[in-house]
Amino acid sequence: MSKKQVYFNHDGGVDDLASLFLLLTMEEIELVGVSVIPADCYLEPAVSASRKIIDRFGKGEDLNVAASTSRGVNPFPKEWRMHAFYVDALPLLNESNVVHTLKSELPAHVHLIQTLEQSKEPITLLFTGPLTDLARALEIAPGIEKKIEKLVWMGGTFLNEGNVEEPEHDGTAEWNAFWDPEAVAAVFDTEIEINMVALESTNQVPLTNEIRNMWASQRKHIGVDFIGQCYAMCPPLVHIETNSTYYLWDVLTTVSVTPQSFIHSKVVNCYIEKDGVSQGRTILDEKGREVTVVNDVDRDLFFQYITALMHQAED
Ligand code: AGV
Ligand code: CA
Repeated sequence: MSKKQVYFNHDGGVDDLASLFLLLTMEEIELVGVSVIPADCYLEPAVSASRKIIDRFGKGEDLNVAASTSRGVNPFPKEWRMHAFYVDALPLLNESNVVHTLKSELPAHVHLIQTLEQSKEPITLLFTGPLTDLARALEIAPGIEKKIEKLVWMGGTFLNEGNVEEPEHDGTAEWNAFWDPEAVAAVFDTEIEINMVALESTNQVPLTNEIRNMWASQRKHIGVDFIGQCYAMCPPLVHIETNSTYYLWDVLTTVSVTPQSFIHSKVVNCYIEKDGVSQGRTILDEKGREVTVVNDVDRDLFFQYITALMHQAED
C-alpha cells in the first residue's frame, strides 16, 4: 500500500506540535512538507520546536520547515501564543544542542506552492490553524488546486457558541476561522474537497486529568513522556469547562486524515461570515459549499489509538 502524502501547515500550539510528532509516527502517512503560521504561537519558537521534533522523532525524512509571512486580522491571546517557547525549551528536544532539520528559505505559501507543483501525486493538506497560507497560495497559483487531494482542516463550528471571547465579537466563531475569516471564504470558494473538524467534533475529547495521569504512568516511553510534558503547559480541566479548557482539537484532526473506525462524519453545506460582530462564524446553509464534518468520536478508542502511536516512538 502506498502511503498517503501529507503537507502540514500548523500554528505552533501545544496540540499542533503534538500533531507533528504523531504524523511522524503514523505508518500510513508520508509527510512531504511542514510550515508554520504565527497565529496561536510566536513564529521563531514554533519553527524551532518543529525542526527539533523532526530531528528527534523523524525517521530520516528529508524535510525542512517553512515560516509563514502571513498576518491575521484578529490576533490570538498572548498567553496561548507563549506555549511554543515552552515546547521549544523542553530538555527532551535539546539534548544534543544541534538542529539538523533546516528552515526553508521560502515563505510558507510559496513552499506550499512549490511542494504541490513538484509532486507527481496529489497531496492531502492538513491545516491545524488558520487558512491564510492556503488562500494566498491559491491566489498566486490557482493551478495548484488540481494537485490537492483534499483539505483536512481544524476550524469552525456549527454550534451557537464558539470559543472566541473578545471585545466587539458575539462569541459565535471558532478561533482558527476568526483569525482570518477572508481566507476561509477564499478557500470555501474553490472546488477543493474539505474535511472539517469543528469544535463540536472535539467535544468528546477534552484533556482530562484522567488522561494526564494515564500518560504520566507510562512516561518511561519517550513518546508518551513528550506528549505529557507538552500538555502539562495547558491549564487542567478541573470542575467546569471554560474558554481555557483544552481539547485535542488538532490531534483529532491529524488522526482523521486516514479513515478510522472510531471517527464518524456527515456532509453539510455552509458559508462563513466575513465581517461584523459574528466574523469567523461558520453557518449552515443549503446554498453554501459542501464540507464533510466530523460529528462523532469514540473517546476511549481515540485515546487508545494515539497512546499506541506514542509507544511507537521508541529509540
Ligand atoms: O480553536 C482551536 C484551535 C486549535 O487549532 N486553537 C487551539 C488548537 O491548536 C485555538 C485555541 C482555542 N482555545 C484555546 C486555543 C486555548 N484554550 N488555548 C490555546 N489555544
Ligand atoms: Ca492549532
